[in-house]
Amino acid sequence: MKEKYTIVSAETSSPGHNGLPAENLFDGDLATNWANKEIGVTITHDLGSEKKVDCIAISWSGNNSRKYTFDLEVPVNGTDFTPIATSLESTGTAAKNNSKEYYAIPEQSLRYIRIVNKGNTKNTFINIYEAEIGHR
Ligand SMILES: [Ca+2]
Repeated sequence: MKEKYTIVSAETSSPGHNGLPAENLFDGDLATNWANKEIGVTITHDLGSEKKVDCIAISWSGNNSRKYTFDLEVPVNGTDFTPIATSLESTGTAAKNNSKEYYAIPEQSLRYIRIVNKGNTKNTFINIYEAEIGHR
């Protein structure tokens, strides 16, 4: 992506598996991950201020062997989120375990974007090494 925005924080609706911290989602390190096995668990990324976004990139754990399904949501007011993309899928055929994949979304100004877990082809986990939010 041409422009990659700084993620200020990531809030999760449930704690990470085995105490994994949410910071692992945006620490720039492809060796640190965040995981949770609840279907419907959410990760809300905060860009600190509104940015023009049309792309999100995710480095999945096991992306060379399983397909993840997820939704993307954005806030419609202070508390409610609405989907902007539903049942997106990772390829499951990436070159490496932690290969990055890009997902296009309709361009919009946003500060918060939320990933909703719908599990993967092997189990109910969401498991991400790194997320990036930006503009193509
Ligand atoms: Ca990481």
